[in-house]
Amino acid sequence: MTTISSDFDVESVRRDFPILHQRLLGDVPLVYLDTAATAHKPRSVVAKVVECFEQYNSNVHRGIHQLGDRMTTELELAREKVQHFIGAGSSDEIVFTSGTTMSLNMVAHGWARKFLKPGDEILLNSMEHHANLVPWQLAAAATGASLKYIPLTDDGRLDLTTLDQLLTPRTKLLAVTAMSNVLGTINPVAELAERAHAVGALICVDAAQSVPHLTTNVRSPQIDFLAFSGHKLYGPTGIGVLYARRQLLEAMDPFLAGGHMIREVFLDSSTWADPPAKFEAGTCPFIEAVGLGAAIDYVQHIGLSQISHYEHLLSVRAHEQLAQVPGVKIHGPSVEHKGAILSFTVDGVHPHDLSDLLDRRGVAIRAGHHCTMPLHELLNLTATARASLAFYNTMEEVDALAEAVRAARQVFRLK
Ligand code: 7TS
Repeated sequence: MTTISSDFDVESVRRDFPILHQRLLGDVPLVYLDTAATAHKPRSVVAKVVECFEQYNSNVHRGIHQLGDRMTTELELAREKVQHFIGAGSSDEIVFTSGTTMSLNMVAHGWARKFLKPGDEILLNSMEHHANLVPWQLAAAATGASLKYIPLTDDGRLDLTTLDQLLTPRTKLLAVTAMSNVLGTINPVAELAERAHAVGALICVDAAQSVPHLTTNVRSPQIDFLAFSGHKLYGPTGIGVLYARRQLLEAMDPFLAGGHMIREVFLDSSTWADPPAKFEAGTCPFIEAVGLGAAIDYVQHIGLSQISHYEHLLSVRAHEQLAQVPGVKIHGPSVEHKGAILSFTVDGVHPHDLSDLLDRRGVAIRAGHHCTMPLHELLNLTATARASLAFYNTMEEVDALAEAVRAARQVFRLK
């Protein structure tokens, strides 16, 4: 077995997450291995949200009283934190949305529907989450553009051998996840961006799974659109981000219309405010945005490279431990090509039964198609069990997962 060494102080980190210290039915400790679905929130994020509600809750960008000014200042500070966290050139390129899904829909509506025409192509692949597939299907249907797919290798990576044939001057957009929420595959975004740009296409990156675990820089490589969710980044629900280059935000149509996103309104027409306001119609989730800013502070305080390193060690251990359980198949690439997400099947045990049995031991995993039906079709499976790890997990919890899977097999009397 690989020697695992890390000076990462996981016990100190865990003290920041009160939810982790509970016992569940049967007096078993919680082993939370479902961070890819949503991450827990450190005390500092909860405290910041409480501070907002208790001390200066007030609607933003109205500029009429002291509470409103304070809340607006906090919101714009959070926007700057996001900007620096992902390496954007300006905070005006940071649009607050409700999450990854809305961010991607914003591009599909505001950019794709405006600029695509029959004959144009959008290049996708079948490991994408539905949030990075279905909006493009609708945009293609509305514009007459067509969808093309980069094939996958047997081990669940993008097969780039056909990329030269697939990427042509007809390609207008390449939409790709930076990290698969099922296979854990880390996709070569830098190479894809460069090759897409070489044919004049734009790249849209679904960073929902990568932003919490890997360093992101939207200017190196140059990314055109990038989407992620606050709740997977240890922040509140209901807040997400769309990053887009300023020229694209200026060229795109707004997604939602109403208050705040306008410059002037007449009875028969309107003009738009500058980005990001143009894309933030109505009252934005300003307290959630401030909570996201606090989450970014927290992650940066620990350090993303520390986080990535420790999570990789957890992932190595999890792969080794699970691989030793008879009948277990882990889907996706080998551990060096992926983030700390393990989707697996156990011969003779349905993933839903497995997750139910694991839950009785306090081990929380997810079972199902994880919003990737085309990927599961390709794997010839209807469902997988998925354990997803974060820096607040311990080696002991990883061992508890493997132990619980062994025990589940025994319930089914599997040899
Ligand atoms: N893209 C990826 C890669 C995701 O993993 C998810 C959510 C989304 C987009 C959508 O994010 P949302 O915040 O807008 O919902 N993925 C999962 C998951 O794997 N289990 O639950 C949610």
